[in-house]
Amino acid sequence: MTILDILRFPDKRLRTKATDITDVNDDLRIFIASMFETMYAAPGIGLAASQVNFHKRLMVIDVSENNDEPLCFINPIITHKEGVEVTQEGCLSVPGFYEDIERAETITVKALDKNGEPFELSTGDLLAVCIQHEIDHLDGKLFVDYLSPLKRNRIRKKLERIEKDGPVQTSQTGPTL
Ligand code: QAP
Ligand code: CO
Repeated sequence: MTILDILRFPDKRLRTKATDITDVNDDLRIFIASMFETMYAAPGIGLAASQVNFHKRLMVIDVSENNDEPLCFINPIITHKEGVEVTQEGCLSVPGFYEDIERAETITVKALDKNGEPFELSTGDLLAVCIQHEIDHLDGKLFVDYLSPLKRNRIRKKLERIEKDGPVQTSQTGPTL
């Protein structure tokens, strides 16, 4: 199988609006398996196809402790939202940053599974947050878009620096204390 490259904020490709999947076939199922492999390896609890530069409406989630409850959503639609809840969110495309984000507390989502069969799921807690976060990706939206421009720009500049200089900056210029 294949570990896919994950795009990082502020990569413009993350802003692409994904289009509906019209055919759920074996090629797609191979890609879905690679998305799960990429998410589990990261490790993460959710990955949208947009994050691996595939701009179709597909996302994978597993919020279980033991990585044994894989969920695949194709062409997901939220049909009901209720309540408001704040959760600390992160994102594989915004590594190292975590912020409190307001979302609906419980949702109902309709989607196709990996066999192209329609299903409906009503849920709350982390799964509901994760579904909303991943659907945002399919619409070209990131959790940092909910932050103030000041916070978002700070995160952007830090990630741009890491992209340019590499992830570690351990050299000391002054005296070691
Ligand atoms: C979305 O995010 C999510 O910064 C999934 O260094 C997250 O799997 C929804 C990750 C939290 C709701 C709550 C992030 C891994 C994983 C990082 C993820 C990192 C390594 C994020
Ligand atoms: Co994300």
